[in-house]
Amino acid sequence: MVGSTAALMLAVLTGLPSVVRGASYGLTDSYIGSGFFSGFTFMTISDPTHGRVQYVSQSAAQSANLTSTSSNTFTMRVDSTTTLSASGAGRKSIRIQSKKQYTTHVAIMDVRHMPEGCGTWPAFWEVGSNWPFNGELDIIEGVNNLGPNLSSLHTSSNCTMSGTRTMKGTATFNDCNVENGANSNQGCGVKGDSQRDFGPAFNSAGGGWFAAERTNSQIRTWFWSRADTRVPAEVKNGSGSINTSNWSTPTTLFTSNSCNLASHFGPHNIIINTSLCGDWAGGSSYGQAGCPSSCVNYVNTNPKAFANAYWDIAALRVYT
Ligand SMILES: *[C@@H]1O[C@H](CO)[C@@H](O)[C@H](O)[C@H]1NC(C)=O
Ligand SMILES: *[C@@H]1O[C@H](CO)[C@@H](O)[C@H](O)[C@H]1NC(C)=O
Ligand SMILES: *[C@@H]1O[C@H](CO)[C@@H](O)[C@H](O)[C@H]1NC(C)=O
Ligand SMILES: *[C@@H]1O[C@H](CO)[C@@H](O)[C@H](O)[C@H]1NC(C)=O
Ligand SMILES: *[C@@H]1O[C@H](CO)[C@@H](O)[C@H](O)[C@H]1NC(C)=O
Ligand SMILES: *[C@@H]1O[C@H](CO)[C@@H](O)[C@H](O)[C@H]1NC(C)=O
Ligand SMILES: CC(=O)N[C@H]1CO[C@H](CO)[C@@H](O)[C@@H]1O
Repeated sequence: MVGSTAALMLAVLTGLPSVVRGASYGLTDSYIGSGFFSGFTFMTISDPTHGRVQYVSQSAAQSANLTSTSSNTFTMRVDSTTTLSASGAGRKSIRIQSKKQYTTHVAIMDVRHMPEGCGTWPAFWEVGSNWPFNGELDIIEGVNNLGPNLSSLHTSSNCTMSGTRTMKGTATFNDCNVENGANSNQGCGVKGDSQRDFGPAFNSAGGGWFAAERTNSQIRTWFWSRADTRVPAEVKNGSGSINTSNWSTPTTLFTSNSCNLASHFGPHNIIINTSLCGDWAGGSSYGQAGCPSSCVNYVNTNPKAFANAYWDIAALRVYT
């Protein structure tokens, strides 16, 4: 394609309003209480982003009471009793990954509490094999109590976000390509707009609901705080069917205007983990948050500081 035609094509594409349509879905998987033990695997891999954590197995987590369930609760904690040797392994934490994979779907997580505190890096996300070629969608991510309650896409080249996007959040980068480490692997992110969607502010409001919808024409996320009157009844009550076309303006909207979503996002596993320090939480944001000492030293020597670094999840429902 000659340059002028390409430029014209781009102008035409970016001039188009983003198509916003939803769909109706039925409940496929409901992870509640011990359902997280049967539907997820506790991964003992080392943290690829260099966190000061040691992800433990389900049996190790259960004997240390780092995970527990009731009929409507699943908790995932970070060890808050052990002082670590600087030369030894990181603080015990948990990373769970769904046994099932999902392509187009809606995931809704009802969360009462997320990990908070200096050094914490909680994440609720989805990822495919052969990263970044099958893509990654981060639904909840932030560090050191600061937010910015970021949702991001990461994938290979030729995936950018173009056109006006009707969403409540604010875009960071518009290029989702992280194939060659572009933009320090940050991908295309969107910062949330809510004052209650991350860390201590989220927790003191009683948590809330995060939802993500993935189709081949768009990827959207929503957040509703616990007392938000706009939360759809079908989200609140864990309905057997949902219709996203009737939901309010999303926090994030990623379009297919200049990204072939079907070819950039393969089957995804759902992951929930709590990292400590590492590339993001242990970087410049640690000091910017007013956190003491160095991140790794703080994690090693202050076990009690991690008593609130836990997830309390009421339910995760996946609709297709
Ligand atoms: C845990 O979560 C962080 C934040 O998203 C991520 O960067 C890191 O790679 C994750 N670690 C593992 C082992 O999944
Ligand atoms: C285990 O942790 C749960 C909360 O996650 C708590 O309610 C329970 O008392 C703890 N059990 C023990 C034996 O410490
Ligand atoms: C949940 O709310 C939806 C929408 O109002 C309603 O259609 C459905 O019957 C409710 N389901 C339950 C189990 O309450
Ligand atoms: C979903 O909701 C939209 C908007 O209210 C409506 O037009 C559409 O018919 C609904 N779809 C189904 C399958 O109920
Ligand atoms: C769609 O939303 C409108 C406005 O919130 C509401 O009046 C209507 O009942 C909803 N329809 C469905 C099918 O949930
Ligand atoms: C880039 O993606 C567009 C669709 O968004 C497609 O038409 C084009 O062929 C792709 N280019 C390359 C080099 O893959
Ligand atoms: C809870 C929280 O930190 N919310 C922040 C989310 O990000 C926006 C800006 O993008 C802030 O204004 C909120 O305070």
